[in-house]
Amino acid sequence: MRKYILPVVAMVSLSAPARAQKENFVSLAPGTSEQQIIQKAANIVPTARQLRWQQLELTAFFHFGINTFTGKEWGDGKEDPALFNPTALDAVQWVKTMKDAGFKQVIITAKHHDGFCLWPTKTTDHSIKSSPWKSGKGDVVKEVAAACKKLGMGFGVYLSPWDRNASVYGTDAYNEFFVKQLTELLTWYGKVDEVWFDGANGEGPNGKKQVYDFNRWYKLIRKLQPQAVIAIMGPDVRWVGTESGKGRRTEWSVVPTNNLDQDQIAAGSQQGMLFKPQSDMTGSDLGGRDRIATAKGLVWYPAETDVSIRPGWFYHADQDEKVKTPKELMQIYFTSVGMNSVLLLNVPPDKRGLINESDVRTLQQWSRMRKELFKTNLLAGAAITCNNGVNTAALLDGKDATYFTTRGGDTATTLVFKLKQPRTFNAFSIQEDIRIGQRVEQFSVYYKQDGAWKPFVQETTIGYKRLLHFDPVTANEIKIEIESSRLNPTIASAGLYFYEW
Ligand code: FUL
Repeated sequence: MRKYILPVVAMVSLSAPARAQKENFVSLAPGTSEQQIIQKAANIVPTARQLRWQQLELTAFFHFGINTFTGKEWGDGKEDPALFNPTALDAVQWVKTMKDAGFKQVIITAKHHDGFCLWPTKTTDHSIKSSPWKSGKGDVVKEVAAACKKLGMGFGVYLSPWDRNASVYGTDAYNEFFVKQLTELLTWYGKVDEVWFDGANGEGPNGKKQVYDFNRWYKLIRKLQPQAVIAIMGPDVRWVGTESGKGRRTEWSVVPTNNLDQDQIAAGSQQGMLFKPQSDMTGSDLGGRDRIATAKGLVWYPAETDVSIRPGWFYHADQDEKVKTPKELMQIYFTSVGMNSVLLLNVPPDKRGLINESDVRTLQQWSRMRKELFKTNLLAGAAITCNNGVNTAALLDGKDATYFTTRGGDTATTLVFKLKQPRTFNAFSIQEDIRIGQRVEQFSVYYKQDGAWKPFVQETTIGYKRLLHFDPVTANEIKIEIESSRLNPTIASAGLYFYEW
């Protein structure tokens, strides 16, 4: 189901007048020049919760529910709860599988479109309470939350706004019902790090569609779990626009907001607004100069790439042979994390209530491949020259909190790395320090061969992380050219790697 983008709430201090510095939002007065807009965009930064989320890099979805037992992708809400009966459910196995594969946070589908609840909600009988599993005394959400706590992993909930079972769906009472469900999830299970709302808005059992009260739900989340990011149909995290694992080459985390007059949220220091129409969400460049030149406001609204390890979101035994290979996952890693987004990989538990052996195997192999690939930064120990650079050492110190920049606000620069000996490499990594902002618009990387510089990377944005994979190159000198940047570039790290897969 496509996601429909609705209200975006930016965190902004209403008492801080049009101050572009260190906010995740700025409104632009009519008449602001293009140059001023570019500068303001370059100074927008993530909120603390957005930064934490971005640094996770890898998060996982567990699609699990009544569909696991009916073989469907979308249940119609008429399923008999008696069908829900996992024989060996082990949430620690789910969470540990993901942790071992390098993931930092998981999200459980507490309720999918069929309305069946995986926790003993007081709002409806259409839940595990009415199932034979643990004689109706079980609680999947609780088990996942406890496993996350035990293993030191972030915990998130997916609660589908679309509910094909609730009799009140399509009436005002549904928003009330939804608030109750959300309140249970946000108060019964300890810390919640992410709340994921899908945009699907179909008909309920009475044939009516619901007008979702998103702003009320956001306020509730901010009140009960202020550190949680609200994803997709929410203010903190944006859908990348595909479900293939492929993000966009030019991925700006700062995007325009418009219709600033709409949906003001009174509570605290929040201001609501509507993002531009949903058609914008799948464009090839959402935040480039052309896009922001006419904006009324700008917001840090980073992309999340959601994709399933299998063809379906839910487990189907006949897809055991269609689990993505370690190579395919590596490709996805490069086009999601490596394209300035967070990867949200779905790994659906099977009918037993376990992550299936085929999925575990591919995750383990992919994780080993990543470890091998990033084991040695071949740039380490290189002599760096840059005639307008400050703090070149930060590029190779392995620390996030230090960065290289240029003197006097220069927006272009050239860095030459001389290695101690020729090296062969086939991957390149570069990161901006997004706590300062996202700035780079165009960069290239060259290697020296027979005295001449040859380009092997020619790209646009960097953002939190950019990863490139290419045919092996052997050289002992390489050159990074930042050709264009919105303000002085602030680069946290650079690396060259070699691993064949
Ligand atoms: C979609 C839903 O319709 C799918 O079933 C799945 O949950 C996916 C993550 O979001 O829009």
